[in-house]
Amino acid sequence: MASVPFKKILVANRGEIALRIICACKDLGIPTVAVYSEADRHSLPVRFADQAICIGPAKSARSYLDVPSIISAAEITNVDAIHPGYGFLSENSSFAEVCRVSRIKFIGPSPEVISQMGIKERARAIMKEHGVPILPGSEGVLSSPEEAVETANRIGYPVILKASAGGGGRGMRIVNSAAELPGLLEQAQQEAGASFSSADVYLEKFIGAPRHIEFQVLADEHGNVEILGERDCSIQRRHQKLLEESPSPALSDKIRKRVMAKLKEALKAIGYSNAGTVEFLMDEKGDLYFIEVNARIQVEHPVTEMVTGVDLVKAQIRIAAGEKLEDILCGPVVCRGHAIECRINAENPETFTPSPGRITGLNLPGGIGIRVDTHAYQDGVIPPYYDSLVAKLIAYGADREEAIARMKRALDLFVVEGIHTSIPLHKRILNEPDFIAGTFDTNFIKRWM
Ligand code: MV4
Repeated sequence: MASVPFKKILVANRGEIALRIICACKDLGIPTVAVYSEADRHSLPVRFADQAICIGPAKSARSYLDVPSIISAAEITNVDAIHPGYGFLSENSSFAEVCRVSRIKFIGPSPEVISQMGIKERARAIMKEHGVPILPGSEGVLSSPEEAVETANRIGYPVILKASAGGGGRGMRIVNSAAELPGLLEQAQQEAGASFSSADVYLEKFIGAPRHIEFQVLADEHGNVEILGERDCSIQRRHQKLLEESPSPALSDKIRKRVMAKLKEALKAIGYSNAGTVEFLMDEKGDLYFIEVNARIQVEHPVTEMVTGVDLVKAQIRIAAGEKLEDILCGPVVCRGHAIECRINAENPETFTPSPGRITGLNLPGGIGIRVDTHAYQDGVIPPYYDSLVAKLIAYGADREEAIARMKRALDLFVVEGIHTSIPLHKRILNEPDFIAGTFDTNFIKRWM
């Protein structure tokens, strides 16, 4: 395959990930088109892309989520592919379908796979069918309160109700007894119907203090699948991840190997292609249970890039161009050393309320083992309309201890003036005994605040 797989790529996103995609395209020698809202006119993706087109006002619904505007921009600029990044249209199967019909390559899985993985209880059934461990729960969606009570009595309380079209924590209800189940089911179905495309709800055994472990996947369009190790994303608050690392300090080699082997077969059977993440919960015993598939590149992908040396965004582009995984990876995937990512958000570190505004002073850390993915610059503005991510600070070390030491050093040298950021919060997390020992779960922040 030629070294330039596409003639031009449109980046259908903003912020640090838009810049990250532009960088991958530059490394591949592919010209780029940035699309931007009126709020992002002076942003770095606009500056560093080869072309830039304004697609609408600040509000996402009228810009980064506006399919006709983005397709028009793609047609006007004559691109042959679109990279959706994360969030926005990245897991919208209709958008992927519109791209297909418009003969523009969507850099991601097929619309069919995106759609199937978006139905959580379907994904769960498919994984079970291929021997990937899942939690005890309902077989498919719940059709009545009686069926819900019957299932919950069988598996034992507490249980959790989840919206089939949900994900990321929305539309969930924890149920502690049969008495409260019918009422909470009604609530969950109501909320699911109002928030998502479907009111369908399913039920699972509830794990009270899990760790969040996710596997990074790359799959080509010829049926080959590789798993690039896992990330531990347990340090989060209200479903917003704060810090991620790879490898997980809690995952045993035995379970890692077993789950990776089953997962690989399941993803081949699904016909998965491009990059993806498969989320699991780890229980107190250290066992993993599948929860959902994220059919996109994720915010925290750099920690996997640091331990594997694989450029995941570049791999996504080459996969979309039809290249084979063996030509992209050149040899077996080896995970080496340890990487940690701190998400630097524009927010008050005590209250977590957003803190948009102008960056009046900025010093970005560097040096051995440090990577900063950011669209921030001196005098740049963090607008209030989008997520509050300002930068991702990634530290790599030969082992976890070295990665932590380098992260602390980099946080000390990281200066952002004019807005509040989560830098002080990260400094505190890195000094917590449970973090240092690696003995935390998803309740770490809640317990501590
Ligand atoms: C769970 C769970 C406990 N038991 N499922 C939240 C996000 C979504 N991806 C799945 N989530 C959860 N599912 C069962 N059966 C607890 C959570 C959960 C969670 C999971 C990962 C990271 C942070 C979390 C915070 C609260 C709840």
